[in-house]
Amino acid sequence: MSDIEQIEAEVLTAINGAGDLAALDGIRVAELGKKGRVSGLMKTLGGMDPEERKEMGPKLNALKNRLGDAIDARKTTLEDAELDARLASEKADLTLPPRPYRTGTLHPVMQVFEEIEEIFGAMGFAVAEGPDIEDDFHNFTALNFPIGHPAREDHDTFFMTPDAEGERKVLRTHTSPVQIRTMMSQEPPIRVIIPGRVYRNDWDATHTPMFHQVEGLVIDKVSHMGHLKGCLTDFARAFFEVDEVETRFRPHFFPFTEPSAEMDVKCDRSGGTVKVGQGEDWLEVLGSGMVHPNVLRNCGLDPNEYQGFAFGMGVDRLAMLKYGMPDLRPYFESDVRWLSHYGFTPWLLPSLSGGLS
Ligand code: 2U9
Repeated sequence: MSDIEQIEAEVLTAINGAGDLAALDGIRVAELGKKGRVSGLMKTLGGMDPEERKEMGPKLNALKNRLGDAIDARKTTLEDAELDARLASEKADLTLPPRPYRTGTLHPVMQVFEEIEEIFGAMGFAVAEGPDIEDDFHNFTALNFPIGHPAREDHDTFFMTPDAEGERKVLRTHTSPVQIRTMMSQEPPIRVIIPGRVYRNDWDATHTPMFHQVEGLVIDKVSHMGHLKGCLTDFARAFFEVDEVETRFRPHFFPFTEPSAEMDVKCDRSGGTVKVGQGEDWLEVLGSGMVHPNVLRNCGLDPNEYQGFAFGMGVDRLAMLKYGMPDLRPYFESDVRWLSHYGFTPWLLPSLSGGLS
């Protein structure tokens, strides 16, 4: 057997017997490294006569390549075996609870939804829900938007492609259709709040095409503007977690309420932040009003017998105000750094007795 054949046989045996990647690398260094046996043979080429070098040069190169290929093949085999062993030994039981127990956070919008539900829940309001895709009747007509009202043809409304009957559904522009559905399906007295997503075609630092509202509705035979003011002032005090808050009601216009009013709370804006319950400034918080007689009639209720009040608030904006977030766009970016800074622990449910936030 020639030197080349003998070295090849020995090295191949060693390669195939290497039990792990470290042993294989040792063989590579010892045989193919600078001081290795194959390199030693290569060095002898310089002392050979031209004829012999012409014959031995290609043979030694071929030997080097074959041994290199054998090392690569063994490396792949050993790596695969190592991975198989790790996969077999490292098991993750996905049914176990996560450790540590506080990994995710509750989005500030969800926190504010829960706070609002807690406050109105304690006043005896139930939560109602309805579809995001609405028809023209529930989103506009029943709410006393006249035909031709700008909101109906508004660029801000997302209209669906008309169906086979030519009906054009909309992504609800407010949660008010749920109050219509509630009045048409339940006997008064009614006391509900409706938390939900709403859609308008708008996009800047304070507007997003999908945002969140909570609206409320009280229908009975006696509730009047005084109840509206008391109920919403109590809400403001509880929501902003202050002992006293001064409110004012400015006349406004909505097609679905008459009279209508926007509610402001007294606040202090000095120092770059908004502090509710102090100072001499005013901050707009929500809209409200007595339900319009036409709306009651559209839902089959006699306005001479029934009356009540309604209100609506933008949850994203309330969350910005309460928790000092300057821009609305990160709400929807799912950046875990933002979420861990502004998010809330999901285990501590807001409660009026234990604290909202
Ligand atoms: C029915 C009758 C009355 C709901 C109301 C408002 C006033 C209001 C806005 C606040 C900020 C929407 O998110 S926002 O842009 N809403 O000001 N909403 S009264 O009134 C209703 C609703 C349904 C049947």
